[in-house]
Amino acid sequence: MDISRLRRETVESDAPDSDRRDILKAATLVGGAAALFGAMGQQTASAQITQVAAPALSDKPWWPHPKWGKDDQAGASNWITPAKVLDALKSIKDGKIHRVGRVYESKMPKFGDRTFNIRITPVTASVGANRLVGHDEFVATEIGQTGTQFDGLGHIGIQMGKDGDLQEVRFYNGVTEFEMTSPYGLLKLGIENCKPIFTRGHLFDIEALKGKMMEVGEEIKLADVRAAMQKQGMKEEDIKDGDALFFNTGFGALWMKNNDKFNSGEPGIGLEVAKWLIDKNPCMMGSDCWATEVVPNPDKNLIFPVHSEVITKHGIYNHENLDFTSLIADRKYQFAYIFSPAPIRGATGSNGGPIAVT
Ligand code: UVW
Repeated sequence: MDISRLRRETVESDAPDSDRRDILKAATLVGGAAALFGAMGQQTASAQITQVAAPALSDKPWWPHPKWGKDDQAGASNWITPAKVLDALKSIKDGKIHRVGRVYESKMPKFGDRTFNIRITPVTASVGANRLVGHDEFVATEIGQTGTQFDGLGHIGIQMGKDGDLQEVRFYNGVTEFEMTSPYGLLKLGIENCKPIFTRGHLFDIEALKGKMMEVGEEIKLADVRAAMQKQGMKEEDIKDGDALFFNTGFGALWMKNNDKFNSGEPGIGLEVAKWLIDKNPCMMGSDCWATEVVPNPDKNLIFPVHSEVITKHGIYNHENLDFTSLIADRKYQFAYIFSPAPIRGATGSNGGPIAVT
């Protein structure tokens, strides 16, 4: 199906039923998902959007948050306490800093129609006796949703009620689209509410387990995670509340080498591992792919269901497009993970330069 047609039809509510079924089917392809997601930003009152965003593991309301309370906007970053930081410090043995974020550049892979453009002001006349000159940059981008991106709690929600009812488009802690919506930044759940992350990180190298790069649509199963832990000499009981859990699929090797394939879908976790991960109470998850979850989902009726379960329902953050090359080269699978999101009021996520310290 022509993607531009899909985008137009997805936001229209008067498409015949047979067309709607076609649209839903096509939307399970990643291109369709991209178009559908773009459409979500353009118009929330869409019957099709409601159907594809239906809850996956449970349809029970997930608010108020049982631990952090009804007014909380920081989600799982609340796990980051002074005690947690001191515990994470114990993971630092040799003091080596590993950059695990990508370089931001205009030609990097991007989801759907997202953009990244940088322009530099040219040097003009100097100022002062010291003849100072300088540059500024202007960057046009979805700042929290391009390149290495840290998905915040205002990024993904679920249409719970009647189509178009903004009181029933629900995000983390039950916050509604009606409460959040503003053209100048989210009024609630903006990334400025996330506490800086300084925690223990655990990396599961599924690529090494399988002996090759994982492919589009290939799901990381719980058995894979457990086998990777065993291979890497890690113990499941060593994962503590508030830790950060990372998955290496090998797919990140396509970054800037084969962007078309990188964008065409991805390997990642599905609902099985998501449920396990949620039970571990992490502050965040992450991967070398652009969603961390398998795309397309093996259940063709679901689009980004792990995003809904992890971010929306549990307030767990998702760091995407990471690069674990340096950690893997050193065989370092447990480390201190440090990332302070750029506190842009009302942003859906953050760019930035995360580090792992071993
Ligand atoms: C979506 O926005 C659905 O994906 P991502 O968080 O991976 O950018």
